[in-house]
Amino acid sequence: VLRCSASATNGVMTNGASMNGTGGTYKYVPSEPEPLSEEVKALLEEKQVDFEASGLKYLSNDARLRSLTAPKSNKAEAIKVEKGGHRMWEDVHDLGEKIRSGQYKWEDLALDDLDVRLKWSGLFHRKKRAAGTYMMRLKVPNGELSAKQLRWLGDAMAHDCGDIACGDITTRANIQLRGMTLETSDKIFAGLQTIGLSAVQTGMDNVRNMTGSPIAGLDPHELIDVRPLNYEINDMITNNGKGNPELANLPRKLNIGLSPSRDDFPHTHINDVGLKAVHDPETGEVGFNVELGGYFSGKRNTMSIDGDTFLARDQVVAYCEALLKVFRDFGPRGDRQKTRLMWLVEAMGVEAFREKVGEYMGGVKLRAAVDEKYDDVWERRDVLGVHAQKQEGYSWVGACVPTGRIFPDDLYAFADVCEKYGDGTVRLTVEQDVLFPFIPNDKVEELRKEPIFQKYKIDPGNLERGLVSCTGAQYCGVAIIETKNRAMAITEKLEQQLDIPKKVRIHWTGCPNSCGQVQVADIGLMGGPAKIDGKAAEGVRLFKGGTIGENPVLASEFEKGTPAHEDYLMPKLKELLINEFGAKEKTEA
Ligand code: SRM
Ligand code: SF4
Repeated sequence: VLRCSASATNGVMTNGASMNGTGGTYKYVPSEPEPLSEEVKALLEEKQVDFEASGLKYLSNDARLRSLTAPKSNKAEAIKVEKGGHRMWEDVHDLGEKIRSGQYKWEDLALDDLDVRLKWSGLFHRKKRAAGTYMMRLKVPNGELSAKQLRWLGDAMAHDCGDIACGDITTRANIQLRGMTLETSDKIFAGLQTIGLSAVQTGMDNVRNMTGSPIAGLDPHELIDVRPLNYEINDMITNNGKGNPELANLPRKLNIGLSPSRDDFPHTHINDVGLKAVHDPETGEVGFNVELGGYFSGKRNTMSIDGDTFLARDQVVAYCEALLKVFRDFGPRGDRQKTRLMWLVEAMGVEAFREKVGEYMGGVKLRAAVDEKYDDVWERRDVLGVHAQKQEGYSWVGACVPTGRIFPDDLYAFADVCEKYGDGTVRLTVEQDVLFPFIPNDKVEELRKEPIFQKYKIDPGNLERGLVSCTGAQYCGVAIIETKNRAMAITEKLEQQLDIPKKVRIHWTGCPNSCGQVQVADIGLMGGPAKIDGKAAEGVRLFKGGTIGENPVLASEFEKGTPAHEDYLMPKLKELLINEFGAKEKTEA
């Protein structure tokens, strides 16, 4: 039985009335866990598992069995069996206090808690690159933040993140803070709640940040403002940011994106669950067609397939909750490379999957997808620069944050600018940029003169405006190459040397996990092995041809083993830009 009520209004939000963080729309009533089957009881006993401490409580008996018998190679299941990641929500509260009072050092913590389970509380140990420090990943539904939240995050970064003291706008329009230690992480974890934000369920086998449209509520072309839905779904998944133990042991991560326009700003095709706004031909109301199973990983990269389901607006939150429970209870837990949602949908078949989710919604007969056809061609819009909003007299202004790397002073400046000129909020994009909504048209010229826009340009060059990069080797332990700094340096040089007639979207990613989404790019660079004079060197695998928006196509790999050193990469990228994107060498004046 589902307990979520879809209560928020479906209206266009007005200036100053936007919601940030967790709106607190969800009423959490714990479900009755399925009584243990004899088979599960026997296995618990044989393996000496403490059921109450484990992450098995809310799983179906079938899922418990799959978890208990997962192969040794799937270490995540063993770790969750021993102790559920959700237990860290309690532990994290007094961790800092115990370390501050000298009761123990961070190194004394059990390794699996330190390196794995803390990810349920948003804390990612940067063991390989900066041992003892953590990256904290938040949830920023629909990428919307208020000035108050920006300042709070700026302070946390400046005062509690040591020498590293920086952060990122991520490829899920989210924020990560870097450099904190466990000594102060409890204060940040608790403090986030006071400003309507949260870091729970942001890593490991949980749902990632809810993405939507960065211009939701402002856009003359959107069918629906998806922010209320994104907030409600986020509240349901995280129990209003406090943590939802029933959805904290999925077979794997899961991404959800809601697209309200033909632009498909959140790239629904690469989300496990993509909801695309369409008109219901029966009622004329706006609802959503469902796409399922898109994902990238080291072993498989696939676009989503048609989920052949149409949802009325008021079914969306309940559908997502039911789908997550179906994934939890029926999803594979064997080979970890085969546990994303696509594997379950393929095994069940689209129709049976739709029926099962309907059953979990309390016996709802879900409708098949509706056909929405357009005669014209729609090009995905670039949201950087100055654009008229649907509210007369106002524009949103988008500024480019190359590769998304941010520092405390940037957050303070964003807060000051959005308060001085706009509605006191900003929007983050999956391209790692920032937008300022509700700028009165007669203030745009004055806003342009603000110092922050010298650093983060409103009218960037044609490469800078399309640049996206994952974290890479500076902080990410699995990276094969350094990405962000290299991407910025090479982009600058290319723009100095070439005239590039149109925007080219170049994505960098440090390893095959593709957090930097090279498969959606015009040109993609993925960290890989290479050799220079017979010696191992940092290298890239090159991709091209990704298209986004309507009828997307994934980029394909066309070359491997190119050394990532500038001397090799610059000529290669110049050749590509000249031959395939109309770039020309700049002539000396
Ligand atoms: Fe990712 C793991 C960073 C978006 C696919 N990702 C990681 C870790 C946690 C690995 C680690 O422990 O170090 C990286 C943390 C590095 C760090 O210090 O920041 C990491 N992923 C990121 C971010 C920060 C990249 C960025 O610079 O923006 C993005 C955070 C998004 C967020 O706010 O939640 C990020 N990761 C993605 C995306 C893009 C997306 O969601 O559209 C993907 C591909 C799409 C997908 O998941 O299907 C992605 N990340 C992965 C994978 C491969 C998943 C798989 O099924 O195998 C891993 C590895 C894993 O989960 O085992 C991974
Ligand atoms: Fe790290 Fe690889 Fe993801 Fe880049 S793509 S952040 S290197 S896991």
